[in-house]
Amino acid sequence: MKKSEFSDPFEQARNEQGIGHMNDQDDPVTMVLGLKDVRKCAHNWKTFQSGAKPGRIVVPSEVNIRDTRQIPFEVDPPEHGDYRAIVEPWFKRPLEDEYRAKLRTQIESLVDEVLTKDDIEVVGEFSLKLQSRALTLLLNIPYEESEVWIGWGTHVFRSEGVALDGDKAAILYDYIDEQIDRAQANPGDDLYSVLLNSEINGRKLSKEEVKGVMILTFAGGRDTVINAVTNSIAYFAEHPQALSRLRDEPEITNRAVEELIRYFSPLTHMGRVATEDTKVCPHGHDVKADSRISLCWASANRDEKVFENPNEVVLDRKVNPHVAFGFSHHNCLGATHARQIMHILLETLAAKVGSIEILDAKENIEDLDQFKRKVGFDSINVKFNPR
Ligand code: HEM
Ligand code: EMZ
Repeated sequence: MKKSEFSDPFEQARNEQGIGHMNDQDDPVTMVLGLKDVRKCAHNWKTFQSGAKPGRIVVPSEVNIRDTRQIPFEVDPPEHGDYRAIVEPWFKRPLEDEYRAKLRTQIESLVDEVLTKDDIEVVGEFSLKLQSRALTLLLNIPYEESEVWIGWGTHVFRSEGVALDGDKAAILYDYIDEQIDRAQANPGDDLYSVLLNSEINGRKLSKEEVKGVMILTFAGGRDTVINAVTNSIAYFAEHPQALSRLRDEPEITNRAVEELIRYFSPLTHMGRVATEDTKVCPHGHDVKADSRISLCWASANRDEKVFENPNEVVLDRKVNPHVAFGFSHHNCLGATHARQIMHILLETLAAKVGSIEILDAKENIEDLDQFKRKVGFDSINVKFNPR
């Protein structure tokens, strides 16, 4: 398979202007492209807000398909910190031995299964299954529930050919409402029950707030993980020596995980809304009050001022200050879970898989007006060969 033509579409604009432009549903976005500027804007929550209208910081904007505020993602400091304190310990559970052992069992059995097949479509038959099954551990609910989520496909708000699908979103909202009612009637030790029992400023979280956390957990952790896993499988298919290197030098696995996440940057960008007339970048581009910017993690992660050979996967890259999981207070809550998935996946592939042949692939190209970017695959058929 030839190297994607859409690997770093931001290079020229990043170096010449530091910004790009995108017109999303008549609500234009100034895309901030350099790593230093992305960090600066991500940190500056007073000027660049997350909590404007629910759905507006997502690009494409979800204001037409969503009223529920996602928590803590669409809340700004200081309230953001109060919500974050509630959920943070729960999202660190993937560091526990028991959690990791269960995740390893899931991943090993999936890899064993695909090794017996002549042809596997990785997105639907591998990555989506892996993501949904692993999510049962994060939510602490029975494994069987993953079958329901696998049935939803790779994105909860998008379907084939439709960037924003309100009918599809409704399936998720109804499902979460039902689950919240179930947990309220019959509390257990799952995430819904824990949230319903949590307090903020001396009062219990409302059902709407619990729903906001759960929508984010389902939406934010879905196509991101699927793209990280699928892109990594494609990478190992094309670089079999990388698998043998991981086998010989297991001590580089953590670095390899960070590098693959940097290189593939599964979440391209995320928006903010300006609270005042301001400027972004050293060139001082004007941004008007109430207009949107986006923090382009994918471009920042290829910034040649920061990363040597930014367009190469350097499996043991030593200095790797990437922002694929965001930066500052909104940094990814699911990163611990995602990193464990990737770590165990790499170990399992290195141990069990000799080579991966790509039979057929269709890239998933995001259309960002000025830029077209490969974010993953719509489909990719492969044959896994055992060692
Ligand atoms: C936030 C990327 C997996 C839940 C973020 C942000 C990024 C990101 C860039 C920052 C957004 C911003 O500043 O506006 C990724 C990537 C993932 C991944 C690349 C996989 C490789 C997950 C998973 C979950 C998750 C598995 C949960 C199931 C969240 C949440 C936030 C977040 C809740 C918001 C945190 C806050 O606002 O304080 N993610 N994510 N993510 N992510 Fe992830
Ligand atoms: C939002 C977002 C979260 C958004 C951290 O990113 O992920 C997107 O896939 C969803 O569409 O609603 O949850």
